[in-house]
Amino acid sequence: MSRKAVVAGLSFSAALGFLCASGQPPPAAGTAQQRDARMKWWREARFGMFVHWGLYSGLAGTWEGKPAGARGGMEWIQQRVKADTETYAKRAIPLFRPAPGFAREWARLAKQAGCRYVVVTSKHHEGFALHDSKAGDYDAGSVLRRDLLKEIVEALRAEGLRVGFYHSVIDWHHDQYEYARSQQLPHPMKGRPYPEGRRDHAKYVEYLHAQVNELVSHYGPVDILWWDYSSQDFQGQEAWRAFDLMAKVRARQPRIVMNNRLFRIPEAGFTGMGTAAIAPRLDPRYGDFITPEQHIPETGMPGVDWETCMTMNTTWGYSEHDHQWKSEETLIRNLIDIASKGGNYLLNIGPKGDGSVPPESVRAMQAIGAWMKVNGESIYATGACPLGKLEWGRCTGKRLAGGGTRLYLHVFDWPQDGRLALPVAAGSRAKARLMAGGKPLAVTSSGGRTSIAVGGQAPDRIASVVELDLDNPLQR
Ligand code: H79
Repeated sequence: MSRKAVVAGLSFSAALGFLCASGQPPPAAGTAQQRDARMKWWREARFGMFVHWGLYSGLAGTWEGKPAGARGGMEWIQQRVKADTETYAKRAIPLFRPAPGFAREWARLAKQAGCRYVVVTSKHHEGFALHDSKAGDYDAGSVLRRDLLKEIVEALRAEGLRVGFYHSVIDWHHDQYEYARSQQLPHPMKGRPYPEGRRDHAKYVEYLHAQVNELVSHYGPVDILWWDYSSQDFQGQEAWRAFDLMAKVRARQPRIVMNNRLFRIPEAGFTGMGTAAIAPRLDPRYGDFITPEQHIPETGMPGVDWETCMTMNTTWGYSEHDHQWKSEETLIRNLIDIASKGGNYLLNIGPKGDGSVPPESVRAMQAIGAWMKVNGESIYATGACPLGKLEWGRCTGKRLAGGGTRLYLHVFDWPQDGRLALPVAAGSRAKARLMAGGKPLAVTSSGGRTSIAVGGQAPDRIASVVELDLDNPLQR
């Protein structure tokens, strides 16, 4: 099915109209054409860089001289050690020392890697905002007299990258955030009474809206808002006035795309708690795309826009104790695997407290960039593989102007006999060539199968790409 047909199908079911649990109508997501228009660049981009950076980065996974853990999310360190926000801020702020020009390093790295967009944490669960906020005093402007977000946005734009903000609606700092309203959402003080006696969550929500309004008003065009996150027992309109929030963001930034994490209901693609509890369905009024975390859906999500976000080791925020780095082979093959299933890859870096990027991440990004420089055309603006499972690797596809199909065959395991087998009839006019260098390859086709003479030596030990042009429209 073509993506257009799928999108049209979605908007048809949306047009039937229903009220959500709170009795409030969800906000309009625009027409299918408007969604296609705003999603176009995102669907073609395929590869983005995630950046987790905040006060936790300076702590580096260490609390009172001891590791808070050898693996896992150290952006959660405040929760790990159950610190109240005053104690946490007192320890962490002196260690968060952004060097001048740090953002240019990030932007160059992303560009060099072949990323088309960067999503940066404007605020994580700890509550510290990287911009200069007038809505509160726990932000870079108030504490460091710097607008770190402005520095970041300017550096990214200078490299021609699209810009996204990750914004946590969970907040472990704000004194009106009613953490007792949810059994499922984390909070360092969970189970303890509010120090102030009582809280008024509506005041927190006002603060949340005010900060988001700053984010979409003072930094030029914002391409993505990446919300994080909701639980089944606390979500949507009730928890965050989510519909109003989305509508306000869209009013300021009509072309922005947003994920679905202000919600945790089946209409928004959630089947339960846990980061894997997602279903391949999404009413566009709850968001533009679904975000599997730390995993790649087995068969993709046909008909839904999705993006897998992943760490390079096991933590999002920097930890000096986490050395479990994924290999370059894994990272590059993940990118290919995701593209072959029609998704985007949002690959994380966790800079240190001074903004510098761990050398392991720099090397990995450079390796991906070297591969993308040769093979990027097989990733950008391609669609899911129209063939079934392939024993030697993956494939992506693209429609050709004359009605034919171009397949990009990503060979992970080079055939020992020098013949690449395909479970499809290629037709007599099929043409194949190696992507690196363009060497033409002989194609023979018979009985619904095709064989390409690729030779004995893999051009790339991680993934070699063979282009195959067919004159029929094979693409899914
Ligand atoms: O920002 C990153 C995570 O901090 C955030 N989403 C990504 C993009 C996230 N918050 N909550 N969750 C994800 C779901 C809970 C994940 C957990 Fe864990 C896994 C909680 C405990 C194990 C990883 C390790 C996060 C904290 C420790």
